[in-house]
Amino acid sequence: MSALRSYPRFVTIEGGEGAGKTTVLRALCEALQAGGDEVVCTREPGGTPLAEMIRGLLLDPGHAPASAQTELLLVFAARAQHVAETIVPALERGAWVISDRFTDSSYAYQGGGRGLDAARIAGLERDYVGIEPALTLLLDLGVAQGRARARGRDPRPDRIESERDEFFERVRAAFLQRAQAHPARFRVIDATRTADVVAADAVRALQTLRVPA
Ligand code: Z5A
Repeated sequence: MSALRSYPRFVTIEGGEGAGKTTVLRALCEALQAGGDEVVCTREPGGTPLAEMIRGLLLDPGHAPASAQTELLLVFAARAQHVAETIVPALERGAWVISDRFTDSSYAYQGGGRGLDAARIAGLERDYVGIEPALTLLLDLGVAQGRARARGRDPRPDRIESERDEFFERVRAAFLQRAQAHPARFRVIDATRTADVVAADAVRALQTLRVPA
């Protein structure tokens, strides 16, 4: 049995850069708000003032090179604050929390991408996070297509976006492995389709969640 507490109203969106996570986040939040529910729409790294400052350190191209270990500890420091200050209080008062990225991104980027041991990541998750989503939507898209979309939006790459394609291929493979290892929690969504079709699929997946009244 998982040592992590699963909250039925906690949903995460994962995928590589340019997969459309921000676009899907907006669609899910609007669908839930239209139903009159309280929804906290958030992102990682970030979601609190301190965690957003850590995000700045993590992504600033001026801080290259950062060791893989430093990167891992920074994302978990931001997450520990995000969970304590934003996510758990909202879930405990009955709100939905929809997060653009969460711990699966650490398994994909610091585990798959940087090659850090998954057991070490699992230890941090158990000791400093303690929770997991009921549903994770993985937006899956080829690396070249995702990078082209992200460049179209903002041509200046941050520190992680400056990595080579091979790094992002490993990230994609690690996400798909996570989905395979946790089939009850993950839905893999084909993100090569139009934004409207992808968003509609994501909203349908959300509607299949069994949430106590
Ligand atoms: N990171 C990490 O290493 N470890 C961790 O534990 C965590 C994070 C939590 C910041 O994440 C970085 O942090 C990230 C991983 C690392 N680095 N990288 N790479 P982020 O989520 O803020 O950054 P991102 O992955 O680069 O996200 P993004 O570029 O903002 O992509 P997105 O949110 O998935 O896509 P979008 O903004 O919704 O869409 C991008 C563009 O494509 C935009 O112009 C859209 O209009 C367009 N779009 C969206 N959907 C479609 C479809 N379906 N068709 C066509 N065009 C579309």
